Amino acid sequence: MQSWRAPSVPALPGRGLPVSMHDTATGELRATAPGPTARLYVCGITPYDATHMGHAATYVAFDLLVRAWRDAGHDVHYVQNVTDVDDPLLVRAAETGQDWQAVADRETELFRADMAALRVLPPRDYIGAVEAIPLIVQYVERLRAAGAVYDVDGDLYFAVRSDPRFGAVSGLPEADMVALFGERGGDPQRTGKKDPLDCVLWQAERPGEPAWTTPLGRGRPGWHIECTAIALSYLGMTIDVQGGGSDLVFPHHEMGASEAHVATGEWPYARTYVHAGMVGYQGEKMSKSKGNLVFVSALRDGGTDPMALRLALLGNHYRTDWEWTDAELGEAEQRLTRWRAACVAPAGPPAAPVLADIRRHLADDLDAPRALAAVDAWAERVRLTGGSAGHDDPAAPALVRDAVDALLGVRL
Ligand code: 5CA
Ligand code: ZN
Repeated sequence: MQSWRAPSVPALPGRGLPVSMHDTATGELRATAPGPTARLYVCGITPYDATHMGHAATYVAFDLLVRAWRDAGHDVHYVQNVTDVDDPLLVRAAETGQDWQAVADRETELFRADMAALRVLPPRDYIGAVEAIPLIVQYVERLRAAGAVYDVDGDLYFAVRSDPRFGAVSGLPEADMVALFGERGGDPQRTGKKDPLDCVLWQAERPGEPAWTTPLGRGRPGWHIECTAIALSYLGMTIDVQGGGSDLVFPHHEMGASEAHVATGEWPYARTYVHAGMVGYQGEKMSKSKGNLVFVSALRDGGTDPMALRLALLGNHYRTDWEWTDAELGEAEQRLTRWRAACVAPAGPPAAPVLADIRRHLADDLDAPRALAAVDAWAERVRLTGGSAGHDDPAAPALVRDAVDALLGVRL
C-alpha cells in the first residue's frame, strides 16, 4: 500500500540518548538497545471510520519513538498494517449499504491525510491485510506444520496451548483472558474448540462475505495472524518494539507473540511491548463501536491547526488514559502561539540546554509532557526579556524551533 508523505526533519547538532521504554510484558523500564537498524511494528487502523483523537494519540506516541531513535543515530525500519478486511469493516459496510472495499479505501486515504497533517513520519512498509494474504497463508501453513492448527467446521484455529509461553505478554489470569477475548473479537463460547482462547487463523467463506481462493480453502484471514505474518515477513523475529494501544495487549499482542513463537521456534517475538493509554471522551474510551468520537479530520476541516492538535496529544504522557476536552485543545493552541512568538524573537536564552532536556525526557519512556515544560520555560524567559537579556543568543530561537520540529514533530 502507499504510505503517506514524509514531513521534513531538520538536522540537529549532537546526538540523542539511548531510549528506554516501559515494557508491558515485564512491567519494567527497559533500554530498547536496537542495532544499527531499529525495527518497529505498530498495529494500524481498521479503516471503517475516520481517524479519531485516540488513534492519533497512539500514532503520535510511536512517532516520538521513531524520532528519538533516529536522533540517537539509528536507521528505523517501521512497519504498519491496515486491517482492510475484518468483521467490523464488513459489518459497517453492510449496515450502511456501501461496498467494503470502497469504505476501506476512503478511510485509509483519510488516515494518510490526517497522519501527514500531524507530521507523523510514515512507516517504510505500509501493508494491507488483503495484499498480505499470501504471507498469511504461508504462516498458517507453518503453524499447521508445527501441529498447532485444527479445523472447526472449515474454520482454522490456532491452539494457544501449543505455545508453552502463552500468557507472557499480558500476564493476565485465565478468567480475565476469557472475558477480554469475548469483548475484543474472540469467540470463547464456540463449541468444537479445544480451548476457549484458541483464535481463528483462517475463516471459511460465509455467504455475502469476501473470500479468497488459497491452499487453505476459500475464505479470509483472522485478525491476529495478519499482524504476525506481516511483522515476521518484513521485520523478522525479535523486533525491537511491538506497539499499539493498550486495548491490544490481550488478545491481539498475546496471540501474535504465541503464533510467532510456534511458527519460528524462536522467542521472544518482540524485545519490548509498548502500549499507549486509551483516550476517552465524555466518560468512555473513544471507540468506533461506541460512537463517542472526535475526528482529526473534522477538527482540521473546522480550521484547527494540526500542530495544536499534536501539542494537545503531547501534553499527556502516552501511557496514561486521559479524556479529550475542548479546554485541552484551547491550552494547546495558546502554547503553540507562545512558542511561535518566542521562536521569532531576535534572540533567546541558550538553546543547547533545551535541546538536551528534550532529548533526556524523550529517552525516558517518551516523557513528552516534561519535554514540553522545558520548551515552555525557555519561551517564558524569551517573553519576559524579549530576547534582549545579557547572555541571549541570536541563534537560539532557530535551534529551539528545529529541536521542537525534529524531536516533537511540531512545526512552529
Ligand atoms: N487494526 C487493528 C490493529 S491490527 C486496530 O486495533 N485498529 S483500530 O482502528 O481499532 O485501532 C488503531 C490503533 O489505535 C490501535 O493501535 C489501537 O490500540 C489504537 N486505539 C484505538 N482506540 C484508541 C483510543 N481510544 N485511545 C488510544 N488509542 C486507541
Ligand atoms: Zn495488529
